[in-house]
Amino acid sequence: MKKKLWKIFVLLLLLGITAACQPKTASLSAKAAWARPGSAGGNSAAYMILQNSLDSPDALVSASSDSADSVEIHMSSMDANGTMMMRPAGPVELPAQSSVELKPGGLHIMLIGLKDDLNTGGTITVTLQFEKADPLTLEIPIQESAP
Ligand SMILES: [Cu+2]
Repeated sequence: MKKKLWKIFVLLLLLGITAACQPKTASLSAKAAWARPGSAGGNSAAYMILQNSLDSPDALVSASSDSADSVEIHMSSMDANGTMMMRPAGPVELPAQSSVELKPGGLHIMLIGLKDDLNTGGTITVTLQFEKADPLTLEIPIQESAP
């Protein structure tokens, strides 16, 4: 009986150590990411919901991808004549304990000068750079519309 208790004690100790060594849950994350199909030499755009689960604000500063000549953060808006326009935006503020949606007609990650075709069903790798948090590399699925 005494031996069994000892075993349980060791097991609990090991579990405790394992739990303490687990990486912390990501402070910044992205969900529901998707990017539009595109052709080599053309452009595409990626969208997602960025979540900041921290108690302090951060900001999306820039993005990069090996699959495009350049990557910019853009904001789409309607001009006085009803024409859709877009302009560079950012840094994108990510307030504490909140999420920010990048979506068609609003904020998006502009993929300029695609190096290869982006076909539905494929993916594109994009890395997001934040003011404080570590960079976030996403494998973004190519699809016609939001997931
Ligand atoms: Cu754009």
